[in-house]
Amino acid sequence: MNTKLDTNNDFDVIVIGAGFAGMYMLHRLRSLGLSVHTFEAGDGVGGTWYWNRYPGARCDGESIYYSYQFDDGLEQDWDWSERYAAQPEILSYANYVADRFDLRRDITFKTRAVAATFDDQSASWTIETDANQKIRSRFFILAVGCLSSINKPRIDGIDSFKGKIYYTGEWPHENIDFTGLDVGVIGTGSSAVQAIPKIAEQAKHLYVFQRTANYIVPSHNRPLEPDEIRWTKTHYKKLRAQARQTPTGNPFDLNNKAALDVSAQERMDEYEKRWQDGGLALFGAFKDLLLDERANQTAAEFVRSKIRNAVHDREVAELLCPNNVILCKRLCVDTGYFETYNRPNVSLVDVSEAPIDRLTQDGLTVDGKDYKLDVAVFATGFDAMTGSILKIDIRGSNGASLRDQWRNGPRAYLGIGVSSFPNLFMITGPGSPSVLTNMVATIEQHVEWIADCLDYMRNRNFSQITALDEAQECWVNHCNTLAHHTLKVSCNSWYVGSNVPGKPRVFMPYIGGMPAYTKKCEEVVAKDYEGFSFI
Ligand code: NA7
Repeated sequence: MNTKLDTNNDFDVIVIGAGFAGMYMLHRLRSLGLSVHTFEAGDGVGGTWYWNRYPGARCDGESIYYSYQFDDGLEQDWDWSERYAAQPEILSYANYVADRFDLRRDITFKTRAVAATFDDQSASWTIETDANQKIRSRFFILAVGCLSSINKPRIDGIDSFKGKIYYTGEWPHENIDFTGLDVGVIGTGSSAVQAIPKIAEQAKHLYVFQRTANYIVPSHNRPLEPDEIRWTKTHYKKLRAQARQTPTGNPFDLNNKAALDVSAQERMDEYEKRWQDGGLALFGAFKDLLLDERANQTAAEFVRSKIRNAVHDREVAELLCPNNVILCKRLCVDTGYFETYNRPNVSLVDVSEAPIDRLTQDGLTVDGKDYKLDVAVFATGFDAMTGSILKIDIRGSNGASLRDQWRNGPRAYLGIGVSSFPNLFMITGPGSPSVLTNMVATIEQHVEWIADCLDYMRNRNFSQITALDEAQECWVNHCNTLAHHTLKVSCNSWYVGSNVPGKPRVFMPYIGGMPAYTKKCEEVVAKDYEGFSFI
C-alpha cells in the first residue's frame, strides 16, 4: 500500500528518467510502500536503448552481465540470444521488465523536468515539467543517464544543408534507407564504429570524417547456445558475485603481471589471446597498462599492427592508427569496422588538422574541399555525466544553484549526494564508478543504497538528508588524486569533458573500481551515513 510520508506533497519521491536506473528505482521504492512517480522524456522506457536506435547499435558489455540481477525470476525467465545484445533486444528487455513489474502506471512519458526547487521550510522539492506541471515531493532522484545529453557541434551553415541530418543518439524510429545516397558520418567513436559498417552496406558513397583515430577491438559476437544459457542460469549467482569483485563489475580475467616484466613473446601471446576472445578484455591484459606509458604503448602497438593488417590502403591504415595512449578513451568494440575501409564506396577524411569548415546546402566543406552529401550523420557523442543533470535548473537550500556550484566541474559526495541540495540523489552521478563499470550492476548498487537510505530515514522520522561539505570535498579530492595517478587523464575524452567546447576539464567518474567504491558506501552506512547530516 502506498502511504505518503507527508500529505502536503503529491508524492514521496519523484524520479527523473525511465532507463535502467529509473525503472529499478521506481520498482524498489514502490516495494518499500513509498509513493513514487517518474517523468520520462521519451515515449517509452529504456533510456539509452530507447534513443540510440542507429544501425548496428549494440551493447559492448556481454548480455548475460548487462542485465538486472535483483530478481531471480526475471533472471531465469529472460533469454539473451547473442553474446552482445543488439539495441532492439535490449529495448525489448526493458519493456519486458516494465510489463513484468507493472511500472508504466507510475510513469509520465514525453515529459521533461525543466526545473526543481527545494523549499527549506517544508523540506520538499517542487519539480516543474515542460508540460507546465508543478509537482511536490519530499525526495528528488535523478536517473537521467550518463550518456544521454547529445553533443551537437555548432557547425556554420548547418541550417542551410538541404539533405537530412541524423544524430546517432536521437535516431528516428522509422527505418532509414541509405540506398543510392551519399552519406557523411562525422565522428569515429563507439557509435560511429558500430554504424559505419552498416551504413556502408547501403550507401552509394560513405565519407567518414575522422578527428581522432580510436583503438578498436573485435567483439567476436555470436549467438548464445541453449546449453550455455542453461549453464549461465544455474550459475548466475556465482558469476554475478565474481563480477562484482572486479574493478569494472565485468568478469574480466585480470592479469596480475606487469607488461614490461614479461618477454615480448609472452606479451604478444597475452594480447593475441584477448584479441581472439573479443570484447573489452584487452583492458585486463597487464596490470600496468594504465599506469606506465611504456607498458601502455606495447598494447597500443599491438592494436596498430592489427589495423595495418586489416586495411589494404597504407595511407588509410596509417590515418586509422591512433597515436595516443590506449585505454585512455573508452575502447570501441567492432564488427568489421576496419575492413569497411577496403570497400570502394568508403572514404576516410582526416579532419584532425583542418576541422570541418561548414555545412553548405549540398554537403560539407573541409579545408576548402567540398563533399557532396545527401545525408549527414552526426555520431559526435554526448555531454557526458553532467549534461542531462544541468539541463534541469536545480535550486537547493537557500536558492543554491547547481549550475553555479558545478561551474568549474561537478562536485558530489560518492556521486550520490550534493552539499546544499537536501533530499536530492543521483544514480551513477559524477564521482561514482558509473561509466567505468558495468552500468546495470553499478545502477543496482546505487538504487539499493538510496532505497535503504530512505527506509532508514523513515524508520527514524528524519525528513531531510544532506551531504556535508567537508565529506564532499574530501571525496572529490580523493577521486582526483586517484585519476591523476593513471594515464586516463592524459588525453582528450568525454571522461574529462573535452569533447564539449567550454566544459571544464575534470575527470568525472571514480576510478578506484567497484569493490573499493561499494566498500566505501557500505562503511558510510555502517557509520550511520557518515558524511551526511539528517534533520
Ligand atoms: P564519442 O566516443 O564521444 O565519439 C564522438 C566522436 O565524434 C569522436 O570521434 C569525436 O572526435 C567526434 N567529434 C565530436 N565533435 C566533433 C566535431 N565537431 N568535428 C569532428 N568530429 C567530432 O561518442 P559515441 O557516441 O561514439 O560513444 C559514447 C559512448 O557511448 C562510448 O564511449 C560508449 O561508452 C558508449 P574526438 O575524439 O573528440 O576528436
